[in-house]
This record gives sequence, C-alpha cells and structure tokens, in this order.
Amino acid sequence: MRRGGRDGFILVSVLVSLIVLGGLAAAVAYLTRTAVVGAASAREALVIDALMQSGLELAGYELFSLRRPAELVNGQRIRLNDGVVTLFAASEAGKIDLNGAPPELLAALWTAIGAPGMRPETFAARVIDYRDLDDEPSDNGGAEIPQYSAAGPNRLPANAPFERIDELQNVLDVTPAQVRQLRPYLTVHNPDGKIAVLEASVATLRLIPGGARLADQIPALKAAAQTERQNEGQSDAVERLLGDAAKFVTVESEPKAFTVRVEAERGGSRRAVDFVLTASRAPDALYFVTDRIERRPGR
Ligand SMILES: [Ca+2]
Repeated sequence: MRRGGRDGFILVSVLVSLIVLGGLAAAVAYLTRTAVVGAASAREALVIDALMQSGLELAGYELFSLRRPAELVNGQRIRLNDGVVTLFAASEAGKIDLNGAPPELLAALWTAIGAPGMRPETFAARVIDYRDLDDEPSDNGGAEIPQYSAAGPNRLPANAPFERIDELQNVLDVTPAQVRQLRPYLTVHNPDGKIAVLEASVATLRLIPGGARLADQIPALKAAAQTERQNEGQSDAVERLLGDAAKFVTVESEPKAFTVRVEAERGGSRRAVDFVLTASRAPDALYFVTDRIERRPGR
C-alpha cells in the first residue's frame, strides 16, 4: 500500500515532468518557427526597401538630372531583379501653394470645387489669416483667435506656414471632405506661389483667373515640344497665351519639387510611399527628400 502509494507519487511526478518537458518542447518549437518566419519576413521587408530605394533614385535622376517632365516619369513600370517598381510623379511647381498663393487664386480654387457653406473670398481670407503671423482678421470674413475660440475649445489659427495640406482642415469651417476635393490642386512646396504653366494640370490652368485660353492650348503646345522644353520658341508661344493669367503663373521650367510615389511589389508583398523631392542648391546633391508618407498601394 505504502509502496504502491509511493509508486503512484513517482508516476505523478514523472507525469508532471513529462507535461513540463512537453510544454517546453512546444514552446521551443513555436519560438523556432516564429524566428524562421520572422527572418523570412525581415528579408522580404529588406528586399521591398531596396526596390523602393531604387525606384526613388531612378525617379530623382530622371527628374533632376535628365530633367524629364514629370508626366513622362509618371506611370513608368520597371522590372528589377527581385520585383517590380511603379513610379508616379507630379510637379509641385504646377500646383497652388497654401503658403504662397495670393487671395484671388485661393478664391478661384474654392469656386472651382463648388464648395458650399463659405464664400470664395472668405475661404481665401481664412487661409491667409491662418498662415499669417498677425492677429488681425482680413476683410471678407477672415478669422483669427477670437473667431476660432468662439468655434470651440482648442481651436486656434497656426499663425505660421502650413506644413502639410491636411492642416487645411484646421481652418475655420473647412471640412475634411472639402480638403480631399482640394488636395489635387494644392501643395506646400511651391513657396513663391506662381504656378509653372508647363507643369500644371489642365484642371489647374482652367481655374486660374484668365487661364481658360492657357488650359485650351497648352496640351497641344506641350505635345509639339515635348523633347525641347528649353526651346525659346515654345516659351514665346506660351508667353503669348498668358494674358490676364500672367500674374499667377510662370513659364520657368527649372525643376523645383516633385511628389513621387514609388510602389514596390515582390511576390505577394506590396508597399507604396509618397516622397517629396526638393531641388538642392548643395554641390554634392541634386535633390533632398523633404517628406515621406506611407500610403496604401494602388490608387
Ligand atoms: Ca494670423
């Protein structure tokens, strides 16, 4: 009885040991498997990073060194050793700058998207009051600290330049949905505020006060001179089209800043990043990457 009890005790302790050992073995197996899976996904991430970097450097070389127009870089699909990279590029010089644009241009943009709830002049005044350093509300319904405070707690104008387009939704009575509509026309990387005619979309040219003729004729002019962008004849022809739009635009074609989206694919993995590339004045660099935003692949 005593002996049997003792055997029973031994058996129980062996059983406990086996369970513990079994548990340990399972844990070790799990950890090993996790480490293997982890190493594979770390390698995958490195390869995607390398594809991304190659795409970015290729786009930078084409835009700033070869000075290819953004529209020729846009849509390029390149097969590299280990995957595929797709490039999308748009010149920031062809967009309306939230910090540099004059009120007439901001008002024209608001009119173009047909946004309700605010007069175009009021939108322009509020954008300018949000970014200017002073606390004096502009005419036409501008807004500074008292108007923001009345709208709710923690509401204030930045009284500093916009750093991102998304910041526009902090401007009094501008909604996130309206920011989404405005976004394709806007930038914060064209600080002198003039729209580069040869870089702008037709939709942007069309909304510029007096820009309808430019919008109608620029596409044909660009197609004719696609390979000779520095061509004087083309510049003269564009100059003649400017008319009343002249105060809002420039014909200069010096590359300044671009948004480049690089989409990298390999196997089932995809990644997309928007980079902002800004021309550099440093002798050893053509451009700087001044912003980087992770995006969902596909657009
Ligand atoms: Ca202000």
